[in-house]
Amino acid sequence: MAQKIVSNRVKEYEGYLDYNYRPTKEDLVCEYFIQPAKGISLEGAAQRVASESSIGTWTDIDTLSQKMFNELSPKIFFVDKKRGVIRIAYSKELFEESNVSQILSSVAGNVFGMIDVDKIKLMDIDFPESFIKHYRGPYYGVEGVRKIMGVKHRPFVGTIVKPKIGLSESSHASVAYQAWVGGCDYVKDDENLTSMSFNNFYNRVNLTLKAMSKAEKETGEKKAYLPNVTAPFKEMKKRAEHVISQGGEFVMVDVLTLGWSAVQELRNMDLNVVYHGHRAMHAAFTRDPCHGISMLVVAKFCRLIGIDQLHIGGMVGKMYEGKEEVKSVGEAIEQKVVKQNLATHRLKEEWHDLKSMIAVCSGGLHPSKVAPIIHGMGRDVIIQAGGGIHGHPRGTIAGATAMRQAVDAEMQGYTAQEYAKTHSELKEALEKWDKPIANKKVNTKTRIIKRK
Ligand code: CAP
Ligand code: MG
Repeated sequence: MAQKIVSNRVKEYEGYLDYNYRPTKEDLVCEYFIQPAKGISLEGAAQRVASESSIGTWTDIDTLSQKMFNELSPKIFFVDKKRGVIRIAYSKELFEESNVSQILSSVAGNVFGMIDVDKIKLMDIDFPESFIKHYRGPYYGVEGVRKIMGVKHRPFVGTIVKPKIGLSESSHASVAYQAWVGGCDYVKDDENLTSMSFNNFYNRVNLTLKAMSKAEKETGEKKAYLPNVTAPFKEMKKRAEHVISQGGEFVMVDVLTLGWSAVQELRNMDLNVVYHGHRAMHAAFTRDPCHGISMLVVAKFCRLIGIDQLHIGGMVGKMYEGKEEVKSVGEAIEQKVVKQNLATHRLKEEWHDLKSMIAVCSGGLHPSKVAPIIHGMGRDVIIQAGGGIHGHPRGTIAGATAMRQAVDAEMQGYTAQEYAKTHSELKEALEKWDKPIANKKVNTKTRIIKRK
C-alpha cells in the first residue's frame, strides 16, 4: 500500500535559534567557535551544529515529531558574528548524566567532520547542576594533596625522570633519589614510560619507593613518587594496587590516551590514591585555535571525573600555548564558582561540592621560569622540570636544589638573580638557561578568534 506523503515534518536545520532563551541551571551549555563553509551563514552553520549534536540529521525525517522537537531541540541563544562565537543550551534529557563518553559523542562528536563548517572548536562547556552533583570529582584535591605532603603555602617542585625512556629500574630509582635529596617534592615517570623490557613497572616501583623512603629519612621532608600506571584497564588496576601495597600514595594516568571511561572507573574504585593526570595527545585537538576542543573543556571533564592534579601547560615553557589561556584554565579548575569571561571563552560554572584540582605546569621549565609561573598561577601549583633539572651543569642533585632555591627566592620576596648571589646551584642554572631564546616567538596574547 502506498504511504501518504507527510508535509508537516520538522525541517532539517531550522528552529534552533532562540535569542530570547535564557539557559537554566539544568541546561548543558556549550560555546563553539565556528567558521562556516562558503555560502553558509554563521546562524545556518550553528543550526547544523545544534542539530547534528542532538536530535537531527541532514534531511527531514518521518520519525521526528514536532512534539519531540519542541521538547528536546537545543537552543542557540547567543551568536557573536564578529568573533564567530555561538552558544547552545541543551536540555539535560539529551544526555546520560554519568556517561562522559556519551556527552562527548553528542557535543564533541560528528560536528567536527561536517562539510558545512570549515572549522569548529568546542571552547567551553557548562554542566547542569544535577550532573555536577552526580560526579565525585577529585578525592584529595588541593587541600588533600597539601595535607599528605605537609606543605602549607609554597608551590611544589617536581621532576620527570629523564631520559623519558631508556633507564633501567635501578638507574631510575637512583635519579629519583637524587632529585628528592636535591629538593624535589615530586618525582614522576614520563608519559611514555610504562613497563618496558629493560624497565619493568613492578621492579621500578619497588626500587623507587625504597629510594623515596631513604630520601624522606635523610631530608626530613615528605616526598611523592608518581608511577605511570597507564595500561589496559585490568593491568592498570593491578599496577595501581601494587603501588598502594608498596606504600605509594600517588599514581599517574595519561588521561586522554587511556580514555575517559577507564580513568573514571579507576577513580570510582576508591583506591584512595592521588591521581596525577598527564594530558599527552591533547594538542591534537587543543592546538588549533579554530578547530578541535579547548584545554578548558578537557580540564573540566578531568575535574568532573576526579583527577586531583592536572597538567595544564607550562605557561612560559616549550609547548605551544597562550599565557592567558593557561591562567584561565588554572582558575577554572581551582575555583568553586567560575565567572564568565568572553575574552578567554569561559562560561560561568558552579562546581558545588566538587573539590578543586591542583594545576601542574610543565614543559621546558627551569629556575628562571619559576617566578613568572607563580605570578601567573599563584601558589597552588606543581612546577615540574625534567630537562631543567637533569640538565644542570652539575647534574640532578644540583638541578633540583636550584629549582627549589628559585621557589624559595620567590617565597621570600627575592628575584632569582638576587638569590643566586648566595646560592651557587641557582647561579649556575641561571647562567646556563636565563637567556632570551633567539627566533622564538611565543604568542601569549589572549586568543580571541577573528573570523576570516
Ligand atoms: C616535560 C615533559 C612533559 C611535557 C608535557 C616532557 O619535560 O615531561 O611531559 O612538558 O607537559 O616529556 O616533555 P621537560 P604538558 O621539563 O624536560 O620539558 O602537557 O604539561 O605540556
Ligand atoms: Mg613528559
